[in-house]
Amino acid sequence: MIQFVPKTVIRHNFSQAMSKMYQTEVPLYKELIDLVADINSDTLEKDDELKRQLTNTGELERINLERHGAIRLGLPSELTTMRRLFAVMDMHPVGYYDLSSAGVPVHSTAFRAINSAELQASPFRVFCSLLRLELIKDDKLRQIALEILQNRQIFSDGVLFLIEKSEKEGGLSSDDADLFVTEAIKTFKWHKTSPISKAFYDKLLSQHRLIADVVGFYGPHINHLTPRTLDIDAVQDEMGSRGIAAKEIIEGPPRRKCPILLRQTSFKALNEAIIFTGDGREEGYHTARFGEIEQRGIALTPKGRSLYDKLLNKARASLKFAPEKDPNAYYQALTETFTAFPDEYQALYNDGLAYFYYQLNDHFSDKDTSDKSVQSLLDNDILRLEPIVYEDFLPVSAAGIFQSNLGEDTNPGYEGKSNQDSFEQDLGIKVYDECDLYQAMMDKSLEECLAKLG
Ligand code: OOG
Ligand code: NI
Repeated sequence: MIQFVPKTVIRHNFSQAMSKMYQTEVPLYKELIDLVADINSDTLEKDDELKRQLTNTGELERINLERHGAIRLGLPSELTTMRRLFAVMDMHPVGYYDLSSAGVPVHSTAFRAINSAELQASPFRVFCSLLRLELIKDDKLRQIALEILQNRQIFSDGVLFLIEKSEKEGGLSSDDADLFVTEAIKTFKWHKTSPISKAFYDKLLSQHRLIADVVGFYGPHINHLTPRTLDIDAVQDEMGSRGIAAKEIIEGPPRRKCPILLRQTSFKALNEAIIFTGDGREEGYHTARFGEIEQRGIALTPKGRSLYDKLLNKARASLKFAPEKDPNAYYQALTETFTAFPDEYQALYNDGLAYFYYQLNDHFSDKDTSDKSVQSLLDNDILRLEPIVYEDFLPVSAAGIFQSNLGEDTNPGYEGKSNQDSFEQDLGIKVYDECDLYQAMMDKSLEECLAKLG
């Protein structure tokens, strides 16, 4: 019988290969990684409580691994195959994000591992967007764009063969797994040449920079990778001191004692030389690739999430200017508004705002455990709570990341309806609901504790 390589191992190797490729392609990204690693070790040295928490949840070991990357696809058939490619590594589509209302003509999901053990072993995720061609108003342009996309093949024969083999046989042998990583990575590499003419590129650009980024290239180059930082404010400041052009504001919630959801920032996309080959050889430029960092906090329940959305909107609405115009005033408005969001883990738990793991304290066997109600086990210090980290994305933040890396040409928003059904049809399956997954993690942790208590 063939011995299959665990899918988690393939995912880990894939993320390492992707990181290596991107650091070579974008040397500034390597600088960012080094900066983040420095700040993470400083932060851990200063904060024992954080270190204890990360040890208990098993995250300490994976702290300096990249947490996500992002790609943009052009056709439904590309999305279907991409879903199958990620399934080889046990990465499944979680969540549906509609970015069209924020002026970005895509809808998206995130491919990631879906249970605690798998996330622990390799947390790598890919935010994957599909261009919504139907939002291009110009009929002729849309038709030509479609034909160009239909003429490209973003997957190598080798990877297509191995995807099928893994599906048929249930896994890949060690040699096949190595080959799979090599072949899969090819899809995400950068191309210095574009198959279209510069004039057509400019036409696409005038519709939306993102349309040019997808239709103008041979494949869905990885457009950023994102390590996890333990102190995003420190990295943002330090980028400034080191002369790295940072995005103006940190997206997401304000700095808090108990971090929630996700805060993100990035360095601005580079302007890179391209040779357009659609009409002879023409020199030009394209702006797409950047480096991002993220700081993650606890996952929120639907109740917590709706409070977050409400407060974020309130803070933004209270400003008479775009947040980017005066970051400090924006942070101050955020901080004030978010005083309405409890900032103690116990309160987040009591109010049902966030998801937690239940864990047994070390000394539990010395205690009276006859009353097995959760409340009494918590009160008696037999059970403790540890935050479940948010593993997903935020549409308002994602739109901010997109915009800041697509140049200044802001778009007021598309009227096209949000269309999860059509996205899922293109994907070939339904996306997982992230809240169901967090709830399952929480429930399972309790079951395991109760089983140990007998
Ligand atoms: C994806 C932007 C979204 C995030 O971290 O929110 C994203 C893109 O620019 O393609 O990666
Ligand atoms: Ni990102």
